[in-house]
Amino acid sequence: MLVYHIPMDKQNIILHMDLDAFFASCEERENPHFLGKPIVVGADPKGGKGRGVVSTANYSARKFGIHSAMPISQAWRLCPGAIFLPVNGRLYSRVSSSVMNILKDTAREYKGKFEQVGIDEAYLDLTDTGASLLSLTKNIKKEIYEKEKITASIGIGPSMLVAKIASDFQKPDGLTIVKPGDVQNFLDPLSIRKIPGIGPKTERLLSGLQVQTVADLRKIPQSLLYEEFGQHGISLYESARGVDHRLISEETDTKSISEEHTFEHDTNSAQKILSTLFLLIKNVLKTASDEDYKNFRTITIKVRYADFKTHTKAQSENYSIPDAEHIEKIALQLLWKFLLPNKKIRLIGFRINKFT
Ligand code: TTP
Ligand code: MG
Repeated sequence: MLVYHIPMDKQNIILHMDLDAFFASCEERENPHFLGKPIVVGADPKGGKGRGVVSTANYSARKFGIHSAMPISQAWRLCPGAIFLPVNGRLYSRVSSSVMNILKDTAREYKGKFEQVGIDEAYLDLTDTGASLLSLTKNIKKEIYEKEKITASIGIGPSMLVAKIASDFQKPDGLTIVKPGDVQNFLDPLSIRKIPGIGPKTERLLSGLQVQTVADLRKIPQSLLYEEFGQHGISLYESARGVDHRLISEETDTKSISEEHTFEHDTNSAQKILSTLFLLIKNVLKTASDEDYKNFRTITIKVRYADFKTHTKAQSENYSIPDAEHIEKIALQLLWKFLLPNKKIRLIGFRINKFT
């Protein structure tokens, strides 16, 4: 465990938690005999002919080069001996809710703020809590493990950006605390890809400016970054210094449940697409109802065509689960525009979010 310094100066104190290999960890704890074996959660590999993608892989499988969003056929080629499992959304939602409750309770106990930002990710603002950071963090990790038998990585820093990078720094089961005066030493040696928001495209453009690490990025004048990247350049300039103006928003009811399906063969058969959509709706509403969420505000449809162009369309109003028929009707209206006789569909998805 690397601890840069504690306690921290009086500045913002932000904690970021991200569960390790989340879907795969849930599967491991459900099936202890999988322990130590490579696990890949995602689409059916169908002996190397499957067409979907990897949702996640545990750390043993990652040693073979397998990672999220990789075609499942490629994962199969890299490690045919891995255990391939389908996505069990209901299990992961249950575990996620339980972990988030531990964090919410911590926020309540210390009068901090809590914000969930993904199924396995959340921030706490501990600025005015006076909490002892090391023991609070150790307690959170311990409680998550005792209750759910999975590990979490936690980072603490003076901004959401630094906390997020810190939680990733020593995965899995990591704990990294970065005090304000150490932000620059912490960030400088890191690859710019560690900064959320810098993807392959920005990386390529920055490498044209001889920028590989955060230290390199820090040497580029703000005016040049603005010239090259516009407003995004300003945020690159700030990120290289650990500056992030976002604050924790305490909206705890933002949550989404979704499911998607990749067709065996690209299709424009309306019958096939609609029956799949209805099945996705049924599964999502069942998960929501299992978790006791009865009302939500937004329905989103996602369509990926054979050429991988992906579109989403959403509609917001007040929906409630007993109105499944109404929900199907809206989903159908949203989907309709995507059903084109000359364009085959590869994947469809259905999502609901923002519970009230
Ligand atoms: P992540 O936190 O990005 O990944 P992870 O928890 O599997 O691994 P890490 O230890 O690096 O945090 O995502 C959380 C879950 O979201 C992940 O377990 C599966 C799902 N997911 C997908 O389904 N597709 C994706 O492309 C990604 C990135 C994640
Ligand atoms: Mg994770």
